[in-house]
Amino acid sequence: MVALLPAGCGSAPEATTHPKATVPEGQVDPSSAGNISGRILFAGDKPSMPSIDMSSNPSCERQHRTPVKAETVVVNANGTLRNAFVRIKDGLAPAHWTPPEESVQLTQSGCIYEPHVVGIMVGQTLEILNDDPVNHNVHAESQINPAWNISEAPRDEHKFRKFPREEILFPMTCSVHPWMRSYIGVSSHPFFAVTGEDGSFTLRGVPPGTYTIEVVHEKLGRKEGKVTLPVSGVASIDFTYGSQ
Ligand SMILES: [Cu+2]
Repeated sequence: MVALLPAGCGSAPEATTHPKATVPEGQVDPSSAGNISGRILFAGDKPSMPSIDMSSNPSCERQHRTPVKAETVVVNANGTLRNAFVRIKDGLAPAHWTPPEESVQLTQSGCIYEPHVVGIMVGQTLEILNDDPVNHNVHAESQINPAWNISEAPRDEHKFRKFPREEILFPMTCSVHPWMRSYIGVSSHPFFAVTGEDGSFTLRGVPPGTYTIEVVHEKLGRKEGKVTLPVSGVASIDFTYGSQ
C-alpha cells in the first residue's frame, strides 16, 4: 500500500540519498605538496609475544611448521614498532576525497589474518580472501560503521565490503578461531600509513600546512603531535612508545 505514491513524487531517490556535497573534492597541487615522514619507536624491553595455541583446530595447526606468535605488540629488530596506524588527524582543509579504485586485500591464510593492520579509505573496497581449507567467519566489530559478520567456506570466492565512515581502529575477528584478529583503520582521506618492518612511515603528496599527526596502536593506544610542512618541503616527526 505504501508503494502507491503519486507519480513524480520521490522520483529522484539519488538526490535524497546523496545530499549535495558542501565541501569540495579533495585534490593536491603537486607543485606545492610535500611528504611527512617519521618513525614509531619503542623504548624499553621488547615484549615477548606468546605462541598461538591452534591445537583446537588441527587443520589450522598443520599449516605451520613452527608455532605462530601473537602480533599484539611487534617490536622490530631496530627498536621500532610495527603495525602502528599513522594518519593526519587535523589540519587538512575540509574536502571529500575520492578513494582509489584498487581494493585492499585481507587474506585468511594459515588461520591468521594478513596483514595484521589494514589501512583503507572510506568507500574503498576491502577484498576478503580465504586461502584456508577451513571455514572462517569474518566479523567487523566496528562501532561507527555498521558491524557485519560473514561466513567464509574453505577457499571461498572473494568477498567485497566497503566502509562508509571514518573509524580508527576497530577489530576484525573470526567467530570460529578466537586467536584470529586484525585491525582496520578507515580514513576519510589518503594521508595515512601502517608501519612495517622498519617502523617508519611516509605520508606523501600532502598539501603544505600545520597538521596534527596521530598514531594509533591496538594495544599501546594513541599518541599525537604537531608538524608543519612547508611548501614543496618535507617534515618529520617521531613518536616513542615505552614499556613504562
Ligand atoms: Cu577463522
